[in-house]
Amino acid sequence: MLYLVTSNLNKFNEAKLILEEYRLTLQRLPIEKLEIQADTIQDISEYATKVILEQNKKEILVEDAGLFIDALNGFPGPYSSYIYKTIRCEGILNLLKSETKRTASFKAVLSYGRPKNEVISFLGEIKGQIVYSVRGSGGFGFDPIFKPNGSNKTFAEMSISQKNQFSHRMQALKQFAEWYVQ
Ligand code: ITT
Repeated sequence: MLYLVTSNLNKFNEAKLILEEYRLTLQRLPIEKLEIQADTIQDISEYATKVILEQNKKEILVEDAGLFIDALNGFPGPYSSYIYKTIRCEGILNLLKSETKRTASFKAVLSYGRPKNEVISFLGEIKGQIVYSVRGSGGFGFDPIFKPNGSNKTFAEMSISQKNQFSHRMQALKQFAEWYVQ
């Protein structure tokens, strides 16, 4: 059985749907991952995976994601969780108030581990734009302000399956699934 360790039910629901396409059944381990402060989301994800594996003798997936805004030199990036909790989408829009360069990307590092084995990670990335005001009520986190390239809708204006056609999460999970089922 494969477990995604996440406190975020939306993240789990997206991932479950994606892995079903590969006939993989995902369960959720609803524990808070230990999120260290590090410069890369890969370090955060892999460290959390190792810590969880010490206490849970299971096959696990951990994902750390972040929003990287070009005009802010990649901020909030690895600090996305803290920034979302403190200034939300509105705070990001404020930081970009007089900025015309709106390009950004969402990245996700998905780490897979099982007891006594090396942790292996997969990176997913989607490029897009930060819109000028919050749009939509679906999704979670920064979804209302991020519009992927190739769409007129923000992630929050999409259904889960529409978001799953573009997302950083889908790209990381797709790579994992193709590696895992081979
Ligand atoms: P877990 O760490 O428990 O899995 P989390 O919600 O804290 O859940 P992350 O640390 O991976 O997830 O995410 C960092 C921040 O980025 C967090 O505030 C999320 O809301 C946001 N985020 C991650 N993926 C996102 C997505 O697909 N759409 C919008 N925001 C996202």
